[in-house]
Amino acid sequence: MNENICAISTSLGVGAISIVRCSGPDVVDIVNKVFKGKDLTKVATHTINYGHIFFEGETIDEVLVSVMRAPNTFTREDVVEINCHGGIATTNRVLEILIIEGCRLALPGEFTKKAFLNGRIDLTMAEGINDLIASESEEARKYAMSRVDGNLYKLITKERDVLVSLQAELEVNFDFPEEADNPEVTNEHLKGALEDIAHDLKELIDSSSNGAILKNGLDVAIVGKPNVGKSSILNHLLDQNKAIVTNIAGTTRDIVEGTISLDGIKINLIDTAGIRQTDDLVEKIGVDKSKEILSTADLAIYVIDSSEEISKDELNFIKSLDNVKKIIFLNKDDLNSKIDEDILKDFIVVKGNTFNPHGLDALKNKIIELFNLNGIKSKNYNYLSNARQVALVKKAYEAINNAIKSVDELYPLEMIAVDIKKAYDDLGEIIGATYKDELLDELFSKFCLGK
Ligand SMILES: Nc1nc2c(ncn2[C@@H]2O[C@H](COP(=O)(O)OP(=O)(O)OP(=O)(O)O)[C@@H](O)[C@H]2O)c(=O)[nH]1
Ligand SMILES: [Mg+2]
Repeated sequence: MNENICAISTSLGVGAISIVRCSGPDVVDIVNKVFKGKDLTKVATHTINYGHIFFEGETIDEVLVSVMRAPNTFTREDVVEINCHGGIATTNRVLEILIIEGCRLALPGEFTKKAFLNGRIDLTMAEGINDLIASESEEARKYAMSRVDGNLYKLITKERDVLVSLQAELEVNFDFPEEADNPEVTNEHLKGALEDIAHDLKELIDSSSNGAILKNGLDVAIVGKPNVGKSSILNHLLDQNKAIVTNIAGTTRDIVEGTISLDGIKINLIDTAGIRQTDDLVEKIGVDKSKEILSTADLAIYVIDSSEEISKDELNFIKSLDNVKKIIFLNKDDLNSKIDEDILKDFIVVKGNTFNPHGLDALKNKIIELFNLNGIKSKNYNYLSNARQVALVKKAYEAINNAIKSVDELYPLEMIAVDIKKAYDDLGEIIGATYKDELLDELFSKFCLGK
């Protein structure tokens, strides 16, 4: 923990500025040894200092050096950031010199790990920081920032506070049951409090898929028979001629992907090969891929050419897609329709064509409605953000339910207290109140170098 670490914090490539960051008890001294300018050991904390990095008689770069003294820093240790010129050679050379002078190259996420171990942030904030860096949409950014701000931490802590006071009430009663002053823990009171917590935890578990939508967006597969207009739809939604469009059935062989934003949420559109029986080897592989994507997508837009009749086989195929949410898009409504819409009455249907935006706009609105994208954004972004958190809340939920069962069956208070303690510990693991070293290694190894 007391080592001096350094890393390049900006992405390595051609750019105006790169930042080499160091943290540890001696980093000001280390950088000062190779800095020509003011004496960094004497400058005020949180100042930016102009000068040069100088090594073995050679000027390496003209730099600005930020000196931030503990404890008001990201890692709670002394932190020095060297703003050097960008590009690979200069940045690497500055880093190399710091290593020669006594810093160790940081591991991925090690600065954030120090911030956690030194109590500046909890694990949900640390994970939020990583998600913030990886955010690709406005909503993903807001969602990550909410966790960096500590909203999920506060929510988990609130539940733990309730558990700890319940625990205290129980302990007083089973340690000194005879003391008349002790408020008696009634079964109704206990059960009510436990049920409130169970309700909150269940809500967290149930809403966790909303977090995944904000973070990763939705995978939307555009599927259907050949020549119905799938690639045209992709191109119109992307506002870009990305996929080849021809009137030859079987034009798209491989998947074509693109991203749009719907109300700030990332939508990954995946155009696929038209599904049909074929002897063409390449097309057959494409069709298999289409089916594979259907099995993992969040939503299928099943496109039908409305100027043609729907066969029984096709209808059966659509019905067989019951593992995926789907919207049927009746395309080519500029032509005479041959569709008996009655046979589609069990499905969500949107009509349109690729020459006029009305249908595609309606399609976008349907996606927003189907996934409640507006609702997801309104709930203070308090969603669990990864499998680790969900698994722990599920464990806590199970323990609380066991406690409720024990209350119902009039088990001794000691037994109920064990489950309450367990739920308290499970929730504690989410924020890192307790942790195993392997968990930290695993978690922070996913971070970028320099963060
Ligand atoms: N009239 C009309 N024609 C359309 C419409 N949308 C697409 N087309 C035409 O339908 C033909 C097929 O379009 P694509 O977008 O290539 O169809 P696809 O479903 O991707 O076809 P495959 O890649 O072969 O599976 C092209 O000639 C398009 O110009 C539409 O809304 N109305
Ligand atoms: Mg196509």
